[in-house]
Amino acid sequence: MSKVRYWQKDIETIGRRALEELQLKRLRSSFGRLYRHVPSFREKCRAAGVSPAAINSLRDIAHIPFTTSDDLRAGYPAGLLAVDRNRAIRLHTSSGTTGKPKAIFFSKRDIAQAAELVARCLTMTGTGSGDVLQNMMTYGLFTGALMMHYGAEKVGALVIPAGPGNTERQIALMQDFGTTAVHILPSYALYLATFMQQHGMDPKKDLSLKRAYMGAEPYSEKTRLKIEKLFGIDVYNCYGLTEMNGPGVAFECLEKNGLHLWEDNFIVEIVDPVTGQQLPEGAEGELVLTSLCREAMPVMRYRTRDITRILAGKCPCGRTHRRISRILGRSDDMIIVRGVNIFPQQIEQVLMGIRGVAQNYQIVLESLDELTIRVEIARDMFDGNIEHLLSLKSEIVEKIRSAVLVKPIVELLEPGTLPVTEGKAKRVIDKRTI
Ligand code: DLL
Repeated sequence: MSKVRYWQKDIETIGRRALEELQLKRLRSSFGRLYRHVPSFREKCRAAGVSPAAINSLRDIAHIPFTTSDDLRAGYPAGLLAVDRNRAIRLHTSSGTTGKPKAIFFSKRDIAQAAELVARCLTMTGTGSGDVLQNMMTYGLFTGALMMHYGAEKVGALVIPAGPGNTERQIALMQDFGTTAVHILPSYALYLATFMQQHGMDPKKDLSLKRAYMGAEPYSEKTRLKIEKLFGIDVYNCYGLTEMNGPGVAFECLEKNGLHLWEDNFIVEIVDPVTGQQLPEGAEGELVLTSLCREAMPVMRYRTRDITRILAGKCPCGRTHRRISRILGRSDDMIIVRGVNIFPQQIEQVLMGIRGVAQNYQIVLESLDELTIRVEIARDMFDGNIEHLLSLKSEIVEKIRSAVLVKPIVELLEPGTLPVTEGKAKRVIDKRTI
């Protein structure tokens, strides 16, 4: 029997033409509502010379002005609402790295729709009734935990709303209730494995886990493989952002080869991060998303800052929604050392593929021409033989140099030395003053 399961088969396998007709209808409706109800958006459109009457094909989306984080921040706390505030039943905020947060409102229908999308994602990867999903994301203003929670309940899984941290209790819950799936930050999954090993447990043998859903921060393919191996599970990449409902905007299927982006709910564009020009299909660039089903707060052409590309070809799973590659990094996370552009994830990809490297690392920038990498090393590398450490260190230096073209300074540390955060990991410590 085929392992492929659908939550909403008709929509998940919809033909391209029908999908595009649906997208156009929804685009016109969302754009029209936003134009009518949000004066600041209307003014921007007028300045750009575009009105709802000008949207006659999907290509016309290119005339609509972008929405940036700053636009959403400027609207705080009122939010760029396209409905009466009384229709909103939930508020989430997204803070990003600087300044004021963004207020994102959800109507009853928006919450239901977000749960539908997560239900699709979970069904696609085999989670349903009989599964126990331990949700280790933060419950609160962050969408990560709540939206996954609703979707997991919808497919009939038993949800444990554990939240993050308190690792001993997490393990006890997993063991007592036979947790089969976790929703977890990649950085926390790595820490969880370290913690178990340090306490004489084997993450592979001492849990009944089958799969993990990991997202909310960039991580490399090597990190996925490492976590899969440590726990003996399948790891599925989950992408989303508060402005577009939270988790479940794009998700990997059983093929684990790119993330299906739910195109009946979002229009996907890839643009040049500097010029904003649309790029041809397959080119790497900034992901721009337009919501098609959000009722309280539709968002047009949102500049996500996330770098990815659209993958070519059909997916063997039968879903027709196009796939994006894993997020390479954020355009604002890119670091420049000695004039070379580097995404932290390129360094992570190298580290996680080296035997002897443990689960945590940090990139420290002290000057414009120095790249320091502090990396935790597996306990068995500290075997009293200095030669082993020196050769590991030069392996790391060489492999990073060949991947990013800058020779790093590498510091080897014992496991558990580097700080672990409950939320998204802070991998880069930038001490430079300019
Ligand atoms: O992180 C929503 C989410 C929660 C997604 C749980 C997946 C799982 P925000 O806090 O608004 O929302 O942050 C959104 O996080 O623009 C990306 O930069 C990053 N991000 C999210 N998922 C991934 C992923 C949630 N799978 C921002 N890979 C996004 C890489 C990710 N980066």
